[in-house]
Amino acid sequence: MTKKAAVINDLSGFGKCSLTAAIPVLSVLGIQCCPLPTAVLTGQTGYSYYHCNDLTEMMPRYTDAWAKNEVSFDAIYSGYMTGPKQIRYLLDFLSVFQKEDTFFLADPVMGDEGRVYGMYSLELLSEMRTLCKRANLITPNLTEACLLLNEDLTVFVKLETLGEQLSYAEKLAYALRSRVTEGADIVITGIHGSQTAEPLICNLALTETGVHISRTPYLKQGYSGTGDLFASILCGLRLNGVSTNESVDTAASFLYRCISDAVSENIPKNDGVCFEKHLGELIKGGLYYDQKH
Ligand code: PXL
Repeated sequence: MTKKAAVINDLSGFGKCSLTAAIPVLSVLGIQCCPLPTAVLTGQTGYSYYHCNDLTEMMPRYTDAWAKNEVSFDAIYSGYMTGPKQIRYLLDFLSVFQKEDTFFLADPVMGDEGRVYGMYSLELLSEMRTLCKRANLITPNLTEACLLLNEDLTVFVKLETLGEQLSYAEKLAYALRSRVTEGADIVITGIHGSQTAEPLICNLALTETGVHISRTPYLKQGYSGTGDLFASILCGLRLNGVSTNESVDTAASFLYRCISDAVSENIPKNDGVCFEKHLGELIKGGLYYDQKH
């Protein structure tokens, strides 16, 4: 039977992020994506002009209707939340739909490259920590990892080499695993030294087998939605029985191809990467679709 994932994230008309990343990725991996939109935006918040229609008060109605219809989910995957109240509603949602064998991926979206997003507040951070305690996998970038651990955001951006940032990320991953989660898998995304001679971008996974690092060429461009594509691939592949480490490698190499195209096509960073024509590469001849793992 087709597996189902409830995806709690926003719907942005432009930016190829959040639900517009999650729906195609999960679908190509053979998983039904059931969207619970946290907000509808004309475009992601990096654009100079956007309007946002907040759907906070719709959230308990989703929980209510889906519970009454007795639906269930193989996975729950959360991303961009407009404020702390949304996370409290999400915790209510989890108390109904998160069962023993439900895979819960929390992407603690709060900022990037040492800066916080506009919706960030200390109250949101505190609720995000509560959410991470319920997760099987969390996918913070370095900024979000630091926020979750109360680390100074100005420290990692000054670490010049990739090696220094990787050692720092490893330390953060162990701290996240024991202090912020209840032993969840941790994947710290988008690690690159600030002045590195080695143009590589890494993702560091900490699982029960230890530390695993993916390394792909760094094209020195950050694009909207790459973290969401990454987490969506992890969610889909993990549901299809692929290990966290292998999922990280697949996601990293997929993103490298999408980012390369965006760079050669001179796509503005707010518009996101060219992922559409690469989607088919995620299913490698039906291997994941057939859920053979
Ligand atoms: O990709 C993270 C994200 C998701 N949703 C919205 C955003 C952002 C990042 O800026 O603005 C609306």
